[in-house]
Amino acid sequence: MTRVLLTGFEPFGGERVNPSWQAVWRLAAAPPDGCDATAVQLPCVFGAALDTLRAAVERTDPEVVVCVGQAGGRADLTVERMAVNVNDAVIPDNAGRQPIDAPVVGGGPVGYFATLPVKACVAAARTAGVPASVSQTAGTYVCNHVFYGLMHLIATQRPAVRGGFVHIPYAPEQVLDRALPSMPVTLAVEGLRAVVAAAASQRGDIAMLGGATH
Ligand code: PCA
Repeated sequence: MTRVLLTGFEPFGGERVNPSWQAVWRLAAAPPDGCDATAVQLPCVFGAALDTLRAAVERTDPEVVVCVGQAGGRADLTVERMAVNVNDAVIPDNAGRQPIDAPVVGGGPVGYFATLPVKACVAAARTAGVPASVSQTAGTYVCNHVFYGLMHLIATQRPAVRGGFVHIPYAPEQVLDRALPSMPVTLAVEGLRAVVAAAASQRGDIAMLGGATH
């Protein structure tokens, strides 16, 4: 059995739900064959989110960690390629904090690549019938903060862990009157299940188009 840690976030920015949490707790109840999954909810708070993640890693000793967040406005499931060492919040977090141009880890490297096989994860989601792509940036808000902190933890203390970050679109219920892209949570769960299965079964990535011109 592969030990998998999944995280999702509490609602933020005035939303009533966060599809990332709705999706990961469903997935933890029905993980891919050969995987044991634990789902943990992270507060949408700089610092506290990472503290909760680190405690969950200590408690569950995972081989694969997939952190998931809501990316309102994106149209598909996106597997993040890299995390950057900056907190630059466009809106306050759920504790009212709004760091501007502060490092996630003082003195840490500029960035980290995910140790998930990013393109294999995208391919697996597509094979499962879920629109998916590579994303070149997880932004500079709490999701990137958690992603960078995860990758720093892996780089410094847990080099065997395959870890990374996946953003999912709004759930339909969040955009009923807003004409924005959305994805049913059930479909996001299918995509995430394929991502986890790929991450659990393969270390090396595949060569596939996934770059961007801008
Ligand atoms: N999305 C935010 C933070 C929490 C979430 O679900 C982000 O993309 O940074």
